Amino acid sequence: MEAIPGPYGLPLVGNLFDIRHEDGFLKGAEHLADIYGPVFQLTLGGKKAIFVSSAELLKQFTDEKQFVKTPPTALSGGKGAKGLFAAAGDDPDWHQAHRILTPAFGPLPVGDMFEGMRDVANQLCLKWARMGDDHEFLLTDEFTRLTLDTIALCTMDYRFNSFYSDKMHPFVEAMIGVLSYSGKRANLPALYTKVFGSGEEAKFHEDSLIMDKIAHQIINRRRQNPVDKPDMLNTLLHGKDPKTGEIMRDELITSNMITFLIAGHETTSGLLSFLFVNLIQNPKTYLKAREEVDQLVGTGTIQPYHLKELKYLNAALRETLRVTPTAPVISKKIPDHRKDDFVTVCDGRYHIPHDTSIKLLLGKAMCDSSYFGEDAHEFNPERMLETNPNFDKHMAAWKPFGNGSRACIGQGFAWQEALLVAALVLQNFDISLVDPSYVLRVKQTLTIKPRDLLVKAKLRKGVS
Ligand code: MNH
Repeated sequence: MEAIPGPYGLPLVGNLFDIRHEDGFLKGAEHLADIYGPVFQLTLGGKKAIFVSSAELLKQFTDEKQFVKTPPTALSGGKGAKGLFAAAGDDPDWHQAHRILTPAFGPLPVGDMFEGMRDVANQLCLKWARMGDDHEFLLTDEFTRLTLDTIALCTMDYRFNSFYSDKMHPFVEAMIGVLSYSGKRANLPALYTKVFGSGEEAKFHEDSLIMDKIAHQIINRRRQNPVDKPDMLNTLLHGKDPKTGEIMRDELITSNMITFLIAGHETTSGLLSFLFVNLIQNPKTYLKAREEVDQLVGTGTIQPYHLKELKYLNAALRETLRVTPTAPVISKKIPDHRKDDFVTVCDGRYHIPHDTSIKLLLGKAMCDSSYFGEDAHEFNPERMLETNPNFDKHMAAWKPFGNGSRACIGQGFAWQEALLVAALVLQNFDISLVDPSYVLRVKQTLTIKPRDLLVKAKLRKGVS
């Protein structure tokens, strides 16, 4: 057995300065992986963490029989109650919410949300059309307006109306504050936060209160104006746990509500933004995706049944999440009932003890050239077509939505929304970069998005 490689840390701050990077901690960690290899360790926030970044190790650590999720500190919402995303696997609150909410995200309920999704997507298209061909705008902001409004309309029948405002909705500002700071704080020793962090801590609590307030507004509005339909908000408020017959307590309702508002829009906005950067910077793929939409839908109205048939667009979305997964890190550990156990990796060279957080660097692992081939870093949707002979192999190491019982509950929702919006935009506009020499850089809160992505949207001729 060998010591796991990694940079020497400093007292108190550990490896904080090693992982720092102007584009955020993720890029810092990926850079260290380039230096130290597919398994390395750091001390962060007073604790050891192991970072893993090969495709084979990604497959190993996403085997639910061997490893469980280490919940992140972010997204906990409410005071004590933890929403689905942040709860530990042995937390009864997770099991209750999981049982109550999973059916609300199945294919039938999500199918019923199609018209709500179209409503918001049409708002985006109308705005772009009216702004005209020369209008320059940040694509990421527009997709954030879209995804936030969509999750709120489709699951809570609530309109944020973000397209009617120049500024982002206060929820988004508050959320960015909370996510960025909790990401940063997770890497700092507690003492450091206590001594130096009082200003930031105060802002963090202020931002958390803003999100709580918006969640309460939506809940109270529904309680005062009850409607008799099985939407997600009603499931949250009145849904009975099939096992115990109980409903969720208020505190847990709020936490899950905030969880959906955040998790339900950040990542999908990033996915759509990265998709268009990838398509624009690989013009052949842009043409193929557009031709597919033209052939299948033409100038007609996109229907739900079209979405599955857009094979190339489906592949382009999968490929986008492979090269730029918008939730870029997930954490695992050996489950508590195997306290004295350890795991051996890299042909027995390293031992990882129980209770060490194992951070999977998804983007690096899914671009592992020993698994995906020499062109692993390139955006090539063909490799993600179901007809590709290596499709199953590629999908076996494709984990942008996590895995097992802790996998993303909103995958079907996100996929339907992303397909619909991408198809509508391709059908109606030519998207181009304002700066043709734009080099992709990411901006990290907890999720990642393209930075400074300034574009123009030109209405296509002959299309109304
Ligand atoms: Mn989502 C969990 C990625 C869209 C709600 N999501 C996860 C995880 C990943 C993820 C990865 C697992 C995290 C972990 O293991 O720690 N999610 C995405 C991506 C998109 C996405 C890449 C879009 C693209 N997620 C959505 C949408 C919603 C949503 C849309 C809500 C409508 N996600 C969740 C929730 C969880 C989750 C809730 C936590 C599930 C659980 O642990 O029970």
